[in-house]
Amino acid sequence: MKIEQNHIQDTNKKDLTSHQEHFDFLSNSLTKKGVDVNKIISKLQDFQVAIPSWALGAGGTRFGRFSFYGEPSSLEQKIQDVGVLHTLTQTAGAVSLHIPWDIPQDYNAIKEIASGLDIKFDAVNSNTFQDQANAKESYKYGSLSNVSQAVRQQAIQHNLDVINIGNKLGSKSLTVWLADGSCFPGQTNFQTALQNTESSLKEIYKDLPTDWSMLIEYKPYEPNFYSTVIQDWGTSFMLANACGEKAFSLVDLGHHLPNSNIEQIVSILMSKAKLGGFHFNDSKYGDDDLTVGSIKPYALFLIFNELVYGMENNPANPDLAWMIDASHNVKDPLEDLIQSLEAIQEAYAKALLIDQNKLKQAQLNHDVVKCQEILQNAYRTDVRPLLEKARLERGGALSPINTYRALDVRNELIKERGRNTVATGL
Ligand SMILES: [Mn+2]
Repeated sequence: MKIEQNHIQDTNKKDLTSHQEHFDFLSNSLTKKGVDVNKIISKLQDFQVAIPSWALGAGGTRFGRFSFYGEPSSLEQKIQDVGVLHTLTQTAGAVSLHIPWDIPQDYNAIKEIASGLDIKFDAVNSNTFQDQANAKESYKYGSLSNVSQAVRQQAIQHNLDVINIGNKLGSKSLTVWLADGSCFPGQTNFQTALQNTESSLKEIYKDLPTDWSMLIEYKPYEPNFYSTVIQDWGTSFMLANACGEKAFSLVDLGHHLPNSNIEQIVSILMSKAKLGGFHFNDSKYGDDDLTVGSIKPYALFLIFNELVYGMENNPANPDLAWMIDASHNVKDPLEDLIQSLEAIQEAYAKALLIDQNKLKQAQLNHDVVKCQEILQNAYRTDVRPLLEKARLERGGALSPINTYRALDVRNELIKERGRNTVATGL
């Protein structure tokens, strides 16, 4: 399934006039306020978010999984699905693979499919949270933190294998997320678990290619429910510092306890040049993996405000690896990802509207009301015409969701792949 440009142009036609009216109105009012509209559009066009291979099929919960028909059952098909998203939205120009779920059979063929769709290989993700068939050692009681040297060695070697696979595809970073922890008080020794994790990460880091980075993700609980070895940004930051200058923290929105001030975490990590990766999703209670911006869009905007500030003011912080980390049980995964991409771009565009100089002045004057007005005026601006313009100029769809439905993409995929396919790893 490949979406042809002329089909997108055809479906765009009927909405072009109304888009132009909305865009002109917004563009005029922003220009009057001193906003460089073209600069914002070009920033939106440059902002590319990686799609993780596991978000392309129905994710399920620990209670059940409800398949979505026409799911991609091979790596080739997963990349084709990312191609559908990228063609429509022009903002999903990368894929993030999960090993061992996505080990390529034919590297050249995979690279060719991806480059034909203008898709890059972003961070590769290792998996030591489940046992693989024929594995000698089990991760039931932890992987990089395990008290057994043999288990730790197997987990280290797996991460090195993942780097090797990513290297052949052109990836430049490894994301390590550990499920390691404990379910009951007394089950593990906290200090030993952390020490083992640090030693194991250093072993992996030693063999990291020079132009690679290692992204260390954290999470407070789940699948372990009493303790997690890398539970918070402080632990991740400490481990990244222990490893060296190519190791960074990775913030996943869902990996925080309720009401955590994630924007402040982002800000501190960037000021220390240690924020390397960012995973988008949304949640009401925990790591709910819901559509980006579906529950707390204002929090997302505040986080983007700090990201934008950091990208402008912390040149030592590296370019971030952006990825959607979500998994869906009730929506068409592609439609859900389109909604997430739209929410990300919207929050980014609104954050770009914040007049940082005026905000700084208001802060210096302790004008608390003015500070809030500046943020909320940006937040309340309907920036969707800017997103449309950014897509339109790149050949994308004015409304990706409407075009996806008008072209009947899901039914085309079902015709191609059948109803009973299951995405590998899910
Ligand atoms: Mn994540």
